[in-house]
Amino acid sequence: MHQRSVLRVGAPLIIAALALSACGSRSDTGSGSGASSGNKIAIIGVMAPLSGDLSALGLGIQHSVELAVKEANASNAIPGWTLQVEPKDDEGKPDVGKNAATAFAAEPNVAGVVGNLNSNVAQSTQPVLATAKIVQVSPANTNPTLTKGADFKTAPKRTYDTYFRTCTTDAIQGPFAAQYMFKAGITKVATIHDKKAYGQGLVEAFTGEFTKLGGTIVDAETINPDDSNYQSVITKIKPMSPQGVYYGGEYPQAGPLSQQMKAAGLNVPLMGGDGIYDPKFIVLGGATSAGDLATSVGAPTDQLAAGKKFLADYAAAGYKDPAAAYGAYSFDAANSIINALKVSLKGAKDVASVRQATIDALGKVSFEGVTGHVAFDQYGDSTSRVLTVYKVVSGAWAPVSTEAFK
Ligand code: ABU
Repeated sequence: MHQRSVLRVGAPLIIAALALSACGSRSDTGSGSGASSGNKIAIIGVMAPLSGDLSALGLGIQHSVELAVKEANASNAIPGWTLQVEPKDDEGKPDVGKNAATAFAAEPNVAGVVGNLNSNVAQSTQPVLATAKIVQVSPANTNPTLTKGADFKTAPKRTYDTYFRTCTTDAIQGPFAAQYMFKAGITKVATIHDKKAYGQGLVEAFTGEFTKLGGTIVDAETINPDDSNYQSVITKIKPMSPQGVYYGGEYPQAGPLSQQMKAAGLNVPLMGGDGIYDPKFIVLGGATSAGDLATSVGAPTDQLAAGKKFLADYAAAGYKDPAAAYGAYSFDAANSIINALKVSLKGAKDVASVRQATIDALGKVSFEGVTGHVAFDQYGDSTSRVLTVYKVVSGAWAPVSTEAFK
């Protein structure tokens, strides 16, 4: 079920929720608080996995957008307008995501959308929102082709002028991990990915840098995202005696993979990208996940002054799900749309007629967010290239090093 959170100017809490059909049909906007305040309504949509394996990340995205909108309404950020949040569950599936995007495209009051989490889902939502001229800002998609196209290495070309992201990309994240492993003396690595856009692209980026440094990929394997038993892959990898395993995919598979590796006597660190950076990886991986590694986008939120305030405000708002890996990036994504709307909605009669102006304004935003400076380059990518390596220590992810990747 999808719900729209209505966050009224000055109201401290979400005051209404409007049930929509499970198939993402057009919402009834009649119960919006703007009607009673005399304000016009602009909707910020959220598309993320709000149910299923990845909901820990998706719900953090949703609530972080709700917090940004609540604060914007409370400060009357866009005079004459009340912002509302409309979350839609994409279930981490491209076809469900496409339906959600189609539903947003049919709503005249939708001013922008934060999402998706999954790069392969964004591949299916980008063209739908682009056709409707609705801006989309992902806090989490890291596959480089989403902004620069399939030839992103040799002939980058902007894909959709409506698509932006606040996180950095795997063209940076993969090499960052390769450099960390190689410098740590791990020079023989086996790779595994889940055949999805994110996992495959991340492993390719890792492999390119790792071999350039002089490292050896002793074996390259794949799994199916629906698998839960990885014995056949582990049996192939173990005789190759890797010093580490680099995994492209997300924590619901990576946690059990780590656990099964160690149980089979393959006692080497598993390293992955931002897709495994969640406490659930450690729960699924068990005690033997100690020493496993992940990279994630940006600096640790709780080590930044603005990040600390974001986390305190998030806690005070009382959301039952943690902000998780992409909370701060989602808050900044929502605020990038809000900053664009401050420009495009000024004097506007409605949302739909200023969508091109919103696209233009979003490309020019420049502000201090909770993750650092927020701005986009000519492809819609974040200008930030900061990443952090985390290690599982005493049952939790502990930051090891944070760097701005050159
Ligand atoms: N960036 C990690 C998980 C989401 C994705 O890009 O598919």
